[in-house]
Amino acid sequence: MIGFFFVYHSPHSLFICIFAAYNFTLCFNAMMEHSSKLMNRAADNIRVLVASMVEKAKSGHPGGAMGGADFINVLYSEFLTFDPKDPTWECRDRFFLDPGHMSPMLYSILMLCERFTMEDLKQFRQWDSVTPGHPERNVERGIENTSGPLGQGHVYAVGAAIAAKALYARTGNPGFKREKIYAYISDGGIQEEVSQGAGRMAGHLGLDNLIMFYDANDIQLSTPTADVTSEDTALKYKAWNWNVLEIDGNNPEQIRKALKAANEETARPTLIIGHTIMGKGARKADGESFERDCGTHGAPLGGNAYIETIKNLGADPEDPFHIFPEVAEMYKARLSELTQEVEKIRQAEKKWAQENPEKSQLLSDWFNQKLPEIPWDKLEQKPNKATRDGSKAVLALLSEYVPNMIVSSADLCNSDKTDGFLAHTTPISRTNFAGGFLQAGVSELSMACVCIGMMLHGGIISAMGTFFVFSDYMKPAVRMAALMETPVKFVWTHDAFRVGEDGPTHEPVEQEAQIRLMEKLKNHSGKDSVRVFRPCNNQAATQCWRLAMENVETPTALIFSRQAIKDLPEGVDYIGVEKGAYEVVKEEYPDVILLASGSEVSTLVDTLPLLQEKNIKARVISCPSEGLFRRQSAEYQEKLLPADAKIFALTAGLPATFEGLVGRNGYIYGLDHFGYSAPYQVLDDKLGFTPQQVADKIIDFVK
Ligand SMILES: Cc1ncc(C[n+]2csc(CCOP(=O)(O)OP(=O)(O)O)c2C)c(N)n1
Ligand SMILES: [Mg+2]
Repeated sequence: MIGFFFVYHSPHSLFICIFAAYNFTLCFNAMMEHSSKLMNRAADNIRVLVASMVEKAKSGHPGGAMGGADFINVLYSEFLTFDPKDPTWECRDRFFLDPGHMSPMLYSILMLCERFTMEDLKQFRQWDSVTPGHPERNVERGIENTSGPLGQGHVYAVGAAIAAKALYARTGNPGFKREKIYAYISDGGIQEEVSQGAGRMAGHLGLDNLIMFYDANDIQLSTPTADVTSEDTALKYKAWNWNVLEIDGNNPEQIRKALKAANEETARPTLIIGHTIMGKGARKADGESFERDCGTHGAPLGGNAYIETIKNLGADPEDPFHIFPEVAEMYKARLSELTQEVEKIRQAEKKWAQENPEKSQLLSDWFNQKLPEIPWDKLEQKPNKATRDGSKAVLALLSEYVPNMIVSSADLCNSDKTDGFLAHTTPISRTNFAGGFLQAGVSELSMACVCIGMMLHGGIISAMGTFFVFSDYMKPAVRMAALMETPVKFVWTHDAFRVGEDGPTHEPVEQEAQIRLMEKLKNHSGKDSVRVFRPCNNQAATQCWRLAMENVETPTALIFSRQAIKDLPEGVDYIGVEKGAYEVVKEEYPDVILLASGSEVSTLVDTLPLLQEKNIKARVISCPSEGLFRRQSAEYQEKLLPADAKIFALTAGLPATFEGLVGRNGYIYGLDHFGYSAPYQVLDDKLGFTPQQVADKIIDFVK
């Protein structure tokens, strides 16, 4: 038996952690365990690679990554179950990195696992390399998520853990029961507010398949953590119903023991607080310690400090991009052990598939993003309703036909009408992962990240709702979904100042212009990074939802009205939504083209009799998606909205919403202030949005 004390000195308190004595040899089980000497050598190897990548790139973050090397080494060499021959295996364990600045640590371990080459590591942060400064999702290479904005990465893990449980509940495939979701968080992520939503949800749902390591090195970018926080993080997570373990995060035996305990937990997510040493092994030019120093957070160690560090870690500064032979052997053995272990798991899955051919086929469709047949024609939309009601009707239909869909709302489901999805589903709970509705609580950003995480896992389609004005709370996640090309669906209702009595805090004005900027921003595949729709009535809403479901390439935003919308003339072909913009009222030789999206289209239609009185002929265009419209042929665009035509656009948002569409002779009437509190009909009148007021503006414009 080896007994030992670990004395940990935190800047705000001194406490002694007494770790239970245990006999290391008794810990051996079927899994290959390595001696601490070998594990320390492997972790040092990772530290050498980390420091060298940053040194060669002349930029990057060595300190945190060097401290986290021990954990990542134990995780990948003894715990993380993946198929060395098939990186996309559906039931693999997932690893989600939160602090993307620790990317060299991830690239190094994935190099040891043969997903990257040494040459890739040498190209760290260079143009066109597979090792960008912060990791970008690349499942083939073992990178499950893009990370960089602190906080979001670990919340995707919460979503993935829900997805694994949901898939198990829906299919019974034993692989999803075995699967673990690992997350790695640092001081920054712990401090980011989004961790509150993630911690609450994961604990509340009892996600025992989620294991998170907290790299508590007490240092952050510009100060020691003690300068900004005195919270008891362990207590905080305990209060959220987490299983909390506290260890020396640089000690492989303690890491192994904690990971084992976490794997055995059956009711709660586990947080392993690992007290680590920032820049472990780092030396200054004079050979003195460079550990626990903010200076190693975000800059190369530099010159002689780098050389001293490499020597201290037992490597050759002349040949730092090198794998120690015993470490190479250890990982070679691990990969072959994994191949055998995974083969056994996959055999069990195969047996399950043979016994459950229909479910197995479903699962394959879900992971291939293949939609089931949805009887869109069956859907009858009632006239003169708010588009949020139309969305509700669509969601009710989807709840019947799309079993792998999960819809969430940030405590607004009966107002944003996502509760339509409860028509044929039940709420997800600790005891019901077969449910299809996730009540996220009031936590828009956490909800967005969780929904993204479900889709990053694969096999699940997720959608989420809140008021459009609160999309501001979600923007960081919208950006990440856009960058990762994750096809989540954002449902944003209460789309304009016609929210009325709730006043300016609840009236979206600039939000549409903001989200439409994302239509203009291309993702790395050259596609509009977000598809945005704002339908003019409920027949159009059905089409927008259909296109959102069919869009498996980018996120889709669906913007719906709170108030009822007067129905449009008979005979409009709403299939035109597919082209992004289409005619609602045809006029071959118009004096003016009237353009809008959402409920303003109906306002424009209401001006037509008033314009006729003045002999003004008008065409009315609904443009639910500028991005999609700009993807159409030049002929179609020019035919619908000729560049030289007189185009009058109406928007309840900022005029900038239509700047790209009205051409050189156009005019946009919109809102240039926050709005006011009053019944919406009063606001229409006070703000100049009644048909008569709009008609007057059009007449003036045509003159
Ligand atoms: C949302 C967000 N805010 C700020 C930053 C800039 N930033 C990068 S790392 C960091 C703090 C790092 O502290 P910690 O997470 O403890 O990492 P360590 O210094 O230990 O490597 C900050 C503020 C960021 N990446 N994301
Ligand atoms: Mg830190």
